[in-house]
Amino acid sequence: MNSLNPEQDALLIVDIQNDFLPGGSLAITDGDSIIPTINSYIKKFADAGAAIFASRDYHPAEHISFKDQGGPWPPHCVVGTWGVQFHPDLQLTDNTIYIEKGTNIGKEAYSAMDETPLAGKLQQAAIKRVFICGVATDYCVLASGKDLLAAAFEVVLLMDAIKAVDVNPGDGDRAVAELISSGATQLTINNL
Ligand code: VGL
Ligand code: ZN
Repeated sequence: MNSLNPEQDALLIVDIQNDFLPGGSLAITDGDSIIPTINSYIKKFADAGAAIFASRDYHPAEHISFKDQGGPWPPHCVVGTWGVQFHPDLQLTDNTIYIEKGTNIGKEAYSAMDETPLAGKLQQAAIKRVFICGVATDYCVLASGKDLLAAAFEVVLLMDAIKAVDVNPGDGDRAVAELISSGATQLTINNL
């Protein structure tokens, strides 16, 4: 059931950027520990000839989500900075399709589907099932998964390749539970 069908399966790698990982301004504890597993997923999808998408949080300076603008977060993933760049250990392949989100200075946007071309590109490629990994489980992974399910895509959560911010303890676990109850399924690398 979980064998890859390159005609209809895609990998979505969410926000593996310096600012969300140790050393960054909004670092997730041990966030970088999932990168080797993400690289294994990338290799499996690339070897199968399946599509690979990589989203990045891509904020203008003084974005509304930043504390100085009244938002909840320290400045992060500002265009043109080190923090917005993908982590150097992430082994993206040449045909990766990049999706930038959070580009609107006045609007918080956690979902990779929010004011981005992702849905259109998935439809164009006749993708039916999206396998999601990355950060943060309780923000962008959750919001993207919900939007994908709402748009009638199947969603597979790659449980060994996601990490939560956990501002409140348990946020990550609750996000996973919410996605599962909304119809997402779970998978780990040994089962693919
Ligand atoms: C995210 C916090 C702030 C995310 C983005 O991509 O999960 N989290 N901006
Ligand atoms: Zn952000």
